[in-house]
Amino acid sequence: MITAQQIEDFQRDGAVMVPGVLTGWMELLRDGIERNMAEPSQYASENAVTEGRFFDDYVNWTRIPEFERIIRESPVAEVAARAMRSQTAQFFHDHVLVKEPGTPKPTPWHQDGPYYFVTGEQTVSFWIPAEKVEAATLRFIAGSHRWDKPVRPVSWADDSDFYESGQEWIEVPDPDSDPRDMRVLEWVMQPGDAVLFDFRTVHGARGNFTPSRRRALSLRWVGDDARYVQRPGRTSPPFPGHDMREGQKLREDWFPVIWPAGSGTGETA
Ligand SMILES: O=C(O)CCC(=O)C(=O)O
Repeated sequence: MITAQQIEDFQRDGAVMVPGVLTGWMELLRDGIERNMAEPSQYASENAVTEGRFFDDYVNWTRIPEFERIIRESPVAEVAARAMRSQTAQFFHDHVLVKEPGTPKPTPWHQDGPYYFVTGEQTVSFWIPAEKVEAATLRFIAGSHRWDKPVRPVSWADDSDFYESGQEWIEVPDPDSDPRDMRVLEWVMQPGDAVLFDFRTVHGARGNFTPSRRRALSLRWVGDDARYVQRPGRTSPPFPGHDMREGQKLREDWFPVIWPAGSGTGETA
């Protein structure tokens, strides 16, 4: 499912492409995305685009049975644990991102970590495109998961600061106009392939200038060392009423441990 070399690459670069890891699950994934778009949640966004469509929505797996089946029954949980070199894989959330044909809006370069209330060395997202992607694929700055400061989180709609105050940030990099020491990783991907990346790895995507849809599901996981961290404002996703405190493990009744199967303690905050 994932080779020792792929795990090594993920640990070193903060991102790796794993071909065919979800072959056999794509019809379910497409049905889930379509259900999500037809029944969006309160968090759904159109990202203020004026041309084309860039839809995203998250934290829907408990009401989208297709997503719940992929999370619980496909190989993703085990692969997540192996990639993170963690004994466990605890599910954080699902995120649907759809760029319709003719959407020039790029996804800004960003790290996911600063938007989340999670800290730790063992984290991984699977970005799973529903159709073949070439230029509109997800792109990563190799090794950025080891940068010594986080990148300033910004709003995708207007690039304004995501938090009103905060810590010391690195300014949002642009490896296309200023490559300096940055190596960009990107892969042409077929349905069934996934890219795995650390929550701290800087990533972004071009607009979708092709005649094909670019639908993707991201599934986000944490490992043994992940802990709740207080951020200087509302996080994304916010998970209102979570009731967790600094340093706690994520509550398992909201964020189930899926791997190893049957290993959850049912621990709550
Ligand atoms: O699909 C995209 O354009 C962005 C995806 C992303 O940022 C993520 O999955 O964390």
